[in-house]
Amino acid sequence: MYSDKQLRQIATQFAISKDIINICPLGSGLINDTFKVETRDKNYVLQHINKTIFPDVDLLQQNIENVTEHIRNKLIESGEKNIDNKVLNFIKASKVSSDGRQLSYVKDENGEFWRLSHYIEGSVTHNLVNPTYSRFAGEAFGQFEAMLVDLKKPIGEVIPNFHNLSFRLAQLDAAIEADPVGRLKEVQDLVDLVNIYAEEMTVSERLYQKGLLPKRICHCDTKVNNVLFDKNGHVLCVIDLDTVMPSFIFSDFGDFLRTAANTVAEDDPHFEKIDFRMDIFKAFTEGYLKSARSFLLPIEIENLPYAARLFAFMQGVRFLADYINGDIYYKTSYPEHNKVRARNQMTLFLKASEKEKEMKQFISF
Ligand code: GN1
Ligand code: MG
Repeated sequence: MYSDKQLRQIATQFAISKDIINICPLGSGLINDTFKVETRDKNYVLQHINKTIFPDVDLLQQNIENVTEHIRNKLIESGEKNIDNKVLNFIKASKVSSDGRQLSYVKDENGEFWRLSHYIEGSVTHNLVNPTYSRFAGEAFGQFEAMLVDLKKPIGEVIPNFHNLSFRLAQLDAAIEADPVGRLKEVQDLVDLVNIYAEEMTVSERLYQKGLLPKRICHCDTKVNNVLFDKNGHVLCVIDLDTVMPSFIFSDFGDFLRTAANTVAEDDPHFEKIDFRMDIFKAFTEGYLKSARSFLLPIEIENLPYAARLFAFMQGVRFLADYINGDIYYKTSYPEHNKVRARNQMTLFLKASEKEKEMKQFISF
């Protein structure tokens, strides 16, 4: 899509050495395009921001700057060493903007937006993790939320209603109503399954309306491959901060388990191999509660098993709506990709639901 020359031109609009050795694709996100930029002295991550999904790039980057600055200060206060490995560090553009601000993004000649951050050396991502790594990840996400509890600067809702299941169900209904590419008939059984559980799964929205459940600053995309680990499985840094926004803590808890406790990847077509791993659930929950218990309300803790089910369900609803809509949101590699993802997630949801009682028992100890 972008030539090497274009990518080099874009990268050098940031305040870094002009001596670029190599630029290559990085990661497997479904939304933005990511590249590794290697220079003589340092490496960077260059990202093309998907402006269809993030139309307010200024708000997006402002949120990320506020969050990373706050976390950086907390790490300094706590005497943490090697801070650049523990929090993302965005590079400013060389030129100031027309209103005199030093921005952390640039606009290319086609009107596309880009940002650049330091590459964290020695980091690896995983799509499948063991219980030990999950415990570390739980602790890291609990710590991430705990550090942001006293953030004073505003964080805007960069994608309104992002993790609002009622809204996602309404989007699915609209897709079903329109059926723009005639795919509904292929997935009617999944639609029926969604309808059976829709009412039950929107309980968090009702608790919020009644003032019983708070929103906090959450990461909102805690899938396993958004965590950088070192080679010993310790968490270096939580990445992909696009969706940091006010949400129920269920977002961070649920989305990690949606990916980590699934015995297969979210787009694996071998549905018969799907199970919800209780060993991962237990390890992650222990890690998470270790760092988050101090600020969580009982209603948040009690509903963690619900959160573990909710995120497979909500992701199933989102993939299903995108399939019916003709794949307009998620990147896909083949025509049935979103259908496979939707079926995978709904299978995981049913497996997690079977284990709800066991999850509740574990939490109550
Ligand atoms: C998207 O870009 P990526 O892969 O980190 C999506 C998440 C989904 C995820 C499913 C902004 O995240 O909400 O859980 O795909 N991000 C957005 O794999 O919609
Ligand atoms: Mg993301």
